[in-house]
Amino acid sequence: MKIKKLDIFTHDLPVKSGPYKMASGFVWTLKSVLVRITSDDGVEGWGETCPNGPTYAEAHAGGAVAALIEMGPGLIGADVWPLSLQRTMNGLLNGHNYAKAAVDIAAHDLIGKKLGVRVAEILGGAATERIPSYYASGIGTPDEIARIARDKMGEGYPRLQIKVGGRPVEVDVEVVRRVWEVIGKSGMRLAVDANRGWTTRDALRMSRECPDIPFIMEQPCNNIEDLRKIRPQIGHGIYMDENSVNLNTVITAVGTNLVDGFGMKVTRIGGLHNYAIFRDICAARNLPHTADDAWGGDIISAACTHAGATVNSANFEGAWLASPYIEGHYDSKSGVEIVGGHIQLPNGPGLGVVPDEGIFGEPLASF
Ligand code: 0XW
Ligand code: MG
Repeated sequence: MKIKKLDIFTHDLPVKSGPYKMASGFVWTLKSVLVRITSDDGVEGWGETCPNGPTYAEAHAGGAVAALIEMGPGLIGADVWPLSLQRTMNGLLNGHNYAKAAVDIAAHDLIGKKLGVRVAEILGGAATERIPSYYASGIGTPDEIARIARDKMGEGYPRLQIKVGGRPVEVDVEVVRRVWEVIGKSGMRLAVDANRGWTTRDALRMSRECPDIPFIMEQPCNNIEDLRKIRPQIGHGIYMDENSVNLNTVITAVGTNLVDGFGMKVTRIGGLHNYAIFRDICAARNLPHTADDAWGGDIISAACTHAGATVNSANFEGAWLASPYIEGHYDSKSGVEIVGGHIQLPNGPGLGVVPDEGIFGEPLASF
């Protein structure tokens, strides 16, 4: 099966009650980049990549569009099967995993629609039909975040991620303490995510001031060297998120015992094919991880849900979706939703979602 046509679209996703606040910056509207591929036998598949603004990761929406346009002509006539497709894309452009991911997701959707199977089956088979999610707060005051913690615990979320960083670490310590007062006895798990925003000194201070609170520390500092420096002195589990930019970095982090787990984005690692490899590397070392993305609508939500469904439940930290922060759906009939802190695996073939006709307007580029 070959790619006959590739269309590239962009679509703005305003943040509901925005902005969304992280140590790396505030975002009001996210630009999502969508691709539609059509095979030589007329089947369509959809993919998406939506970097969380230009400062969260080494990715931005304009970069995704440019990378897709660069690869566009060479993708026409390419084999749609995921490994072949990765080979083709790597022969056309070095790096830019987050852009290649949109094409990879579209290929999985197309193959599923052609064969009448769900993407979770293509990725090896679903371990569950009801995928746990987690809620991620933005940066806020101790009162605000404690209130969010109470609400999300009440809604049934099994895990909470709170954002810290970009301000005096004393405030972050107070937020963590207040949140733990609320959720500590409930069994809800806690991740404290600084999104690269702490110095190594801040991370050590947080760990030393809260030895009694069993949170995991997600991407506390800016780079891998910082993580290596704090690793022997920190009493808390450390997860890597933004720094795990490709499978090579993941293998090094796992093989050198640098981290206890990962916050993993399907697009950052290069799409669903690479996510499945990442999942299996983590399983071999019994390392927990998430199935997230930086942001995005129903296409990304469905991709994360299918990927998350295939993770061994003992190692799974949940699939994060942007849907609670977005108005409406691309697919008005089968949009992906979080209910009671969990997500029902979409049932239709492929990703199980199909954007409403014309919702993204005219393509920005077509090949
Ligand atoms: C909470 N997320 C999954 C969504 C935002 O893009 C940030 C991200 C994270 O964990 O860093
Ligand atoms: Mg994170």
